[in-house]
Amino acid sequence: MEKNRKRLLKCSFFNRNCASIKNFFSNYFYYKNIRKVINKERIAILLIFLFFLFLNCFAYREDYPPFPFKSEQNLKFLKASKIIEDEGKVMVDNNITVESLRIEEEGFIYQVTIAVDKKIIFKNSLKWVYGIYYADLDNNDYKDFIIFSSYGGCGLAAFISKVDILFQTNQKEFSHLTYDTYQADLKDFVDLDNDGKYEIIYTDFYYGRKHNYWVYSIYEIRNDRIQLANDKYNNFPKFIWYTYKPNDKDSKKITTEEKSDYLSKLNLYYKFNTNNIF
Ligand SMILES: [Ca+2]
Ligand SMILES: [Ca+2]
Repeated sequence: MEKNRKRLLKCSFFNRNCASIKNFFSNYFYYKNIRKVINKERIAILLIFLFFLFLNCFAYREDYPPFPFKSEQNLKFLKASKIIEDEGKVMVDNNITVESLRIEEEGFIYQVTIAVDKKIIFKNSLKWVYGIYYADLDNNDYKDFIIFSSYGGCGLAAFISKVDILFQTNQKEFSHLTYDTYQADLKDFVDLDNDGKYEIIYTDFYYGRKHNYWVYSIYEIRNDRIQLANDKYNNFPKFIWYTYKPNDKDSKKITTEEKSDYLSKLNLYYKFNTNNIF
């Protein structure tokens, strides 16, 4: 009896341990498989994320320039240095001061004020200012302010910029012009006809019926105002087909009808707000 009981106990002990070992391996492989699935999902999500990130990378405007690649060295772009790289206060001319304060946002200027005789004539409306320049745009011997700001956002919206130009119309007198565009920088100002006045390259993105395009138009500066002048410059407006690979060709894909429709609304889409400060 005693012998049988011991044998049963021994078997029971063995079975329990066998079952535990079996459960252990079963669980191990079960969780391992789950981890495999989770890892696969993670990898899939990561790949999808990278795919869209990759696509966005190709949306950069420099991959779809208004002029053929490597031809820009022959053009006369506006040359100017940033007045303030980060934060500080400088006097750019007699009693014309620029002050910038960076608060919280790393790498961006938070608040910019421009004052004439201590009277503030400009405050930025967007908090991410990424460039303040002072240069004579219209060749009237008075320097003008150019301020670039970003709206932030995702996808293509992340590239939308706000441009503020303060035209100095007389000594210490300015008028203010503002407009939205994409990835604004100094390369938007180029003297195409060599008259000493800089033309403005206006960048837009057009969602067409079949394809999408980066669109470039030329505006001329006339007496502290700007005027659409595509007719005066060859090949403008330019519609550069957004093909997910670098492209500098004026597209033939867009129909004449689509182009006309876009151009008829151009001045409606883009309201250049000009108002005299004084
Ligand atoms: Ca000027
Ligand atoms: Ca010019």
